[in-house]
Amino acid sequence: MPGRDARPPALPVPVPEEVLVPFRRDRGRVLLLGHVHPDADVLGTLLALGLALEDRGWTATLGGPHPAPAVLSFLPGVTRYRTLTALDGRFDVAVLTDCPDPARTEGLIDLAKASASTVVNIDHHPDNRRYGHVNWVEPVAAATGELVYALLRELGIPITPGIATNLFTAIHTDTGSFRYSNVTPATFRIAAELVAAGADPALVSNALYERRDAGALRALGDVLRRVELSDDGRLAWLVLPEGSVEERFVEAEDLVNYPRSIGSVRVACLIRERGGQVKISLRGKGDVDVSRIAHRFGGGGHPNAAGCSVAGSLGKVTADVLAVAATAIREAAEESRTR
Ligand SMILES: [Mn+2]
Repeated sequence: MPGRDARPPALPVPVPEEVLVPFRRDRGRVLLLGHVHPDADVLGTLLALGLALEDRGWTATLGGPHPAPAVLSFLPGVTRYRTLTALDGRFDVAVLTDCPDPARTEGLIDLAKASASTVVNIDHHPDNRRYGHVNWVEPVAAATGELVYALLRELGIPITPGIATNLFTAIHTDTGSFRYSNVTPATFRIAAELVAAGADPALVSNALYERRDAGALRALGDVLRRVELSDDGRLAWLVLPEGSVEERFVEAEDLVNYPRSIGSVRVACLIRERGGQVKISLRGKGDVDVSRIAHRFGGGGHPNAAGCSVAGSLGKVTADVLAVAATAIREAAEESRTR
């Protein structure tokens, strides 16, 4: 291709043969299944795979239990992503991306397993439950977007600008705009290749971070006043009671990153009451493994980014989570002293 480096970028890891096999055919029916409240790594990878397979003559059905959030309305092909309650007909392959726990499909996994010959599970969460017929779980990848990029390249499918924008956005968001400790040389090589293939970094940043309305900025100001900090400054949290903010606003703002941005903070928590559940998002800065805190409450995630959903009153759950987080911070500090 003119004007492009002939040497392809290094991949995070080789693509296992068993992951390639289901896609090595010219036509087929694929189900691309997302989980609850799909983020950009979920949607970007499902849309990229859907667009790529359609270019190869496949028929793709894309959807999940919840619709795509408005902030991701710029993703190419996103209007194809539907709220699913039932599935039509048989599928040759069903693919779930970035979904560590099949319970997060709200039962759609059972329909997928009943109607698809092969279920492929592609993810980078270390605690993935390996629920597919084929499981490709690679925690070294900063985003599932890196893995789907590797898959498409290995399949020899051309990366169109639409596919590139989806995968670039997946990687951009899961790395906090290439700022987090999960970023590797492969992340930048793949991002460079995606930009060469037509992803526009300015367009993506603009769509993600420069489209607030004035009301949302004022709402952000009100929310930030609620951030609380422990006496030692190492734990910060933000509690949002039911109805205190709009869902659309929470989906558009990475609210947990604000308490995390305080210099002394080792663990940040966003604690939201929603539909009778309390949803917790946890962020760490490397010395405390927050996925272990999430596991204590039946959740999971990565060492620096994890979450869980807990039944109970907002006050009680908040107290419990903060107590476990404070202990984890203390233990991590003791461990580093004795090392
Ligand atoms: Mn991800």
